[in-house]
This record gives sequence, structure tokens and C-alpha cells, in this order.
Amino acid sequence: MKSLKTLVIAAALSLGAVGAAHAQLPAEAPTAAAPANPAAAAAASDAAAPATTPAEASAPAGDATYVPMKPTQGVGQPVDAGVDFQPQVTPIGDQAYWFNHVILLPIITIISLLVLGLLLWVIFRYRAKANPVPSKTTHNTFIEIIWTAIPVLILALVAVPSIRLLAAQYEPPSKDALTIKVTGYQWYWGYAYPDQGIGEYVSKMLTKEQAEAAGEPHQLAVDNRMVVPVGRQVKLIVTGADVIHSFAVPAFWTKMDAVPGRANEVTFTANKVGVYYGQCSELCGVDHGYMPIAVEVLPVDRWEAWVRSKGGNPSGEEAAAPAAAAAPAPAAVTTTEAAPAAAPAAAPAATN
Ligand SMILES: [Cu+2]
Repeated sequence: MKSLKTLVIAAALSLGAVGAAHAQLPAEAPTAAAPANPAAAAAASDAAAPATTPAEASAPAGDATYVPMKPTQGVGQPVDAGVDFQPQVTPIGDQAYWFNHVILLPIITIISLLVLGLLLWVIFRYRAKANPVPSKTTHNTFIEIIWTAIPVLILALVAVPSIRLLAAQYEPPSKDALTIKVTGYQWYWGYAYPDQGIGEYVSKMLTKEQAEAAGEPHQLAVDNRMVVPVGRQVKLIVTGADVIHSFAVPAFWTKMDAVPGRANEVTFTANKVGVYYGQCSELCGVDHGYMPIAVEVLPVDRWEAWVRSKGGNPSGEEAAAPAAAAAPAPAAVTTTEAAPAAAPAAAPAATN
């Protein structure tokens, strides 16, 4: 009797399992097809290079088509014999560039020329031969007021855009800013996207041969870049794991110290697609010069494809919601979403 009851329960369970599997199939098929084997899909698209246009256009194929972008010569990297700042691609960078070139440089140039002119005039006009009996004047109230008031006015004039720029750099991030945790190590960088469910991955400098093969500048090119969407504010939480490092990208006008035990915050909004390089900017040990930074700014859809290729969820909230609901729920639906997410997550981890 007991065995009959067990048999009935077993039959019911197996029927239920078959039913669940059937229910899962239609939901799983379209989503799992693309991300389940990104390597194979990438290989297929590589092989069929001329015929990739329709594949690139379709959104799901994007999951597997992330290919690191080639940098543009002279953009986001130093140039030979360059003296100016790198072309700026963030609003803060534009503001700072304007402040330097329209306000500071002209003032500095005029003051330098004025002082040089006065110096030359004094040297020639009042030299011992031309002026054998020097004046004994020690005070001139009018001149003293002038040479105090004019510098004060100049400093007050400079202070206005300067303080405005400083305040803009430390404005709190907007609510929909993309959060990236940046950790400086001796001697490489680690990036994590907590809201997208991308755990920390490591970014290391390419060797000279690897950089040349990739068509990138040596000592700036890295194996795994930080990838951000164009036009969206990015909030960096910067910290150090061992000693003080500094995360700096000149084209973004962004620099923030990475201090162990402290979470420093800095934001930037890159408004131009491209690859932008930076370097650790705090002397941090023997390989300080060999921990470059590479940030790739992509159109939103391609950034989302990159997130999926890393096993993350681009929309953020959805990634968090099922994960929180997964524990108590029966998980018939959530497993279909977790499966494609888990597969690509394993792939990059293996290649690293
Ligand atoms: Cu460093």
C-alpha cells in the first residue's frame, strides 16, 4: 500500500516536471539561443564577415558581438610634442578647457608681458650710466593703491569661474547614474558594476607585442577595459586595495585618489564615443608606470551588449529584482532568466 502511494507521488512529480519543462521551452528558446554560446556566435560572425550586417542590426545578436573598439589617433591619448590638453569629451572637461584657454591663459600672458616690459624698461632707462643720480623716493601712495587693487580685481575675476568649475566637479550624481567601483591594486585596476551584476574583473596592461597587434598605444592598452554608455553620467566609487593610487583620464578631466579604506566618489559624463586612455597618477610603487586605464565609450545598445557579454543585466533594477525574489519563489520562471546570465558569466571568468 505504501509502495503504491510512493509510486503515485513519483508519477505525479515526473508529470509535473515534464509539464514544467514544456512550459519553459518556449520562454527559454529565444533568449538562450544567442547568449548560451557567445564564443560560437562570435566565431560564426567572424567567419561570415561580409554577411554580418543583418546580424549586427538585430538586437539579440549584439550579445555576442562585442569587439573592443579601435582608438582614434590623437583622441584620448597623448600626441608627439603635444603641449595642449587632450580634446575634452565631458561637459566638465569643456568647462575647464574654456576656463584655461579663455580666462587663465590670456591673463597669465598679459601679466607676464607687462612684468617683462617693466623689467626691461627699468634695466635700460635707469641703468647707472643713463641715470647716475638715483631717486631716493621710497613711497608713492597712488602707485601702491593701484598695484594692490588691480591684482585683487584680477583674482576676484578669476575666482568666479574657478569656484563654479570646482562646484560642478563635485556636484552629487543624478539618480540614474551608472555606478562603477574602481579599485587600484599594485599594479593593475579592478572594475565592478554592482547594479548590473558584473563582479570585479581585472584590467592589466598589454605587452608591447599584444598592443601593436591590437593597433593600440603600448603602455596605455589594457586587456579588459572599463566600458561605459555615451551620454550617461557615470559615478565612480574609487578605492585602493594596498597603497594610494589615483584614477585619472585626461580626456574626461577626471582624477580621483584611490585610498585604502576610503570610498572616494567622482562623476563624469562622456559625450563622444571612443577609447580614452589614462594612467595611475599617484606614485604607488615599482610598477606605477605600468597600470594604465582604458575607458571605452559606446552607444547605449552596444554597451548593453557588452554588459550581457559579461553576464550582467544592463537595466540594473531587473538584475536586482529577480535575484532578491529568487530565494523564496518556486523559481520556475526565474531559472529561465538566470540560465543565460550564468553562461556568459562563466566564459569571461575562464578566459581571465
Ligand atoms: Cu598606482
